Amino acid sequence: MPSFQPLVFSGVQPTGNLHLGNYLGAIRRFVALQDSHDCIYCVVDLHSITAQLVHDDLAGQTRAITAAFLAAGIDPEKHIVFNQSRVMQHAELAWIFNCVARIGWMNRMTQFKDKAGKDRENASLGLLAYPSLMAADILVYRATHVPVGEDQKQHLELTRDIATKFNNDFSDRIGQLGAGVDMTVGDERVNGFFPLTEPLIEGTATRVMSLRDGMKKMSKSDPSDLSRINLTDDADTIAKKIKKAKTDPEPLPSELEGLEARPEADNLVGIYAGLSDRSRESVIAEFGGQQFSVFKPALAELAVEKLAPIASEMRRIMADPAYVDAVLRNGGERAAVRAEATMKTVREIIGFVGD
Ligand code: AQP
Repeated sequence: MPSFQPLVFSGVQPTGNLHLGNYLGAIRRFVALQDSHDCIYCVVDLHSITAQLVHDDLAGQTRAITAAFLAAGIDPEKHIVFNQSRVMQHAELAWIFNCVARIGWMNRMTQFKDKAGKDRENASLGLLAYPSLMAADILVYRATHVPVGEDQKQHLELTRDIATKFNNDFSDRIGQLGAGVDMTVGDERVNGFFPLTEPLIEGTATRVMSLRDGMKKMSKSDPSDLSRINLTDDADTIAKKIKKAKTDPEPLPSELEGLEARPEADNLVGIYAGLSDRSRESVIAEFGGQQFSVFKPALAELAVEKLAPIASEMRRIMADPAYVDAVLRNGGERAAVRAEATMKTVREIIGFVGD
């Protein structure tokens, strides 16, 4: 029975320096999935104007994220790398999804609550509608899998809700046009135009926390640069940030349970596990009983070993902006062909008159 072709899609906003959380939670997974899947990776520049409209150097940031994708090992020829704004079908489908999604769904999104803060009335309409655009990014390719960090789980659930409502509300027209595809949802077989996309939230570092506060996620927009390790930080800066990372006076425990009430220690162990591709258990087995004065230098050495080659490759790629632009242009052209194929059917399903 035909089903959706497996396809991976994910995006990163050009809102600032990429950090270790973006790398371990997302980009490293993007690289790994290339061997087994057809992949589309996008610099989501339309998203970057939702929280802050004017950016000093949006073009430069877009090129830097692209360079990070390439430096980490994404192959733009076998797969697709592009920036969102050049494929206008994303915005077109997002509008349609604004009419599918309910305001109550958007109001429940924790990212909106966090980013809008207390002054919600003053947040942009785009910030509220962000998840519709994210659903459109994914579903305009009818992507089946999305590698993301833990923080995006709720948006992925909303993407499934939007796909389900569209499939149900237009089920007659989808049937008449023969545009539906069978899929398994739980124990049921259902038919629909859009897949119910699966999040891929995997690995030991799906939520890397701030180095200054183990209860807050590491984030590009944290005002303190000491809170994060940027992919472009040099060895001395990485070592300094890890040395200054908040911890407690106790040595590392010998059992994982001992990390439960120690968010900062837990975070550093998770980062070590993520960077070394080991389990937390094995890190604790090696460092249990040791002081941070021993663990932190080991972590700094590991972080430098893993990140320095990416930073130097990023610098090499960024020195040739014409090459980066050519990658984005070529990726955009290939993405647009696929996106337009989806939109042609979406327009027919809805009943818009076109050619
Ligand atoms: N701390 C994190 N740990 C693990 N994964 C993370 N991601 C982000 N922060 C962490 C994942 O990185 C991908 C790209 O994220 P994004 O830049 O598109 O959006 P974001 O989640 O809003 O990232 P930031 O760094 O927190 O940016 P700002 O400060 O601008 O909001 C996503 O897959 C995300 O899950």
